[in-house]
Amino acid sequence: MTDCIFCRLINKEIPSYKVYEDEKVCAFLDLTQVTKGHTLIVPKQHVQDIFEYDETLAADVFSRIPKIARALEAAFPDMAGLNMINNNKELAYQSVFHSHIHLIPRYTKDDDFS
Ligand code: DGP
Repeated sequence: MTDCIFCRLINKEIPSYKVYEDEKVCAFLDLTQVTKGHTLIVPKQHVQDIFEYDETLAADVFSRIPKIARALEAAFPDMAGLNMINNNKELAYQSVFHSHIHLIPRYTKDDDFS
């Protein structure tokens, strides 16, 4: 899908800070960085939201989460927790319509970005 920002990002047409990549899945830092290390996991296949997943795609995407979570923990030793958020459709606050899962590291002092 050429007009999808995340497809363009996956295809390296626009820059991103990639955290993880394999044949099915890509993970990169979110532009907004709710907290330090805020990462998005996306399927390379363009699907709008969770309602378009089949079981194989769900397994592909969700099975990568623990590995990426541990990589974040290793990169940010002060990380003390993690929120996983997945917004589906506009009413539920989805703003980019290429499915993605937010991994938001939590710190003892969440407003400390130093
Ligand atoms: P959501 O509201 O759940 O659809 O989250 C979309 C997220 O995508 C939002 O936190 C900001 C992020 N985002 C939007 N455009 C870009 C971009 O061009 N690059 C990166 N890295 N993140 C983006």
